Amino acid sequence: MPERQRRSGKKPGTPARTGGGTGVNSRRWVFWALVAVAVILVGLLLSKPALLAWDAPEGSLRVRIDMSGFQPRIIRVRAGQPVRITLVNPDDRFHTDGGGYHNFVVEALGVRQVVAPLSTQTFQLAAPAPGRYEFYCDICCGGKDNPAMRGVLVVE
Ligand SMILES: [Cu+2]
Repeated sequence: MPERQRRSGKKPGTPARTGGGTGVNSRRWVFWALVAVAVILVGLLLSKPALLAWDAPEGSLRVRIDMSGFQPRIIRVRAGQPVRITLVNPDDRFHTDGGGYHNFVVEALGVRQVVAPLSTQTFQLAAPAPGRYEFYCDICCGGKDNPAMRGVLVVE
């Protein structure tokens, strides 16, 4: 009997199982990986209940701001009417650039609203005069010099 077969205790001619004797270990590993994934998913669901309520309140414009920029980038409103805007920030605090915070700055209107990670921020603008007002975020990603982190409020 060849040395190798004697050590493994298998009879000569017994086909080797795929996975070579690690079947139980790998099944255990898969089990614990699935448990870990389940724990993470439950944790995410419990830690982000706000995700379900991230629509803007009635009469408020929803503006999403995340690491890829503003959505929409062009906000059109009517002149002579107050404007309510809800900033929605889906980024979490683990972003290394800005800690997940964003802001909405309109220098021409004296507006500087900060929205914390995983939250929303609703604010009101007094009726702006007709015009084009640039806005930007200067907390993350190169700030206002980043073309993605800016937009225009068009009042007409
Ligand atoms: Cu930002």
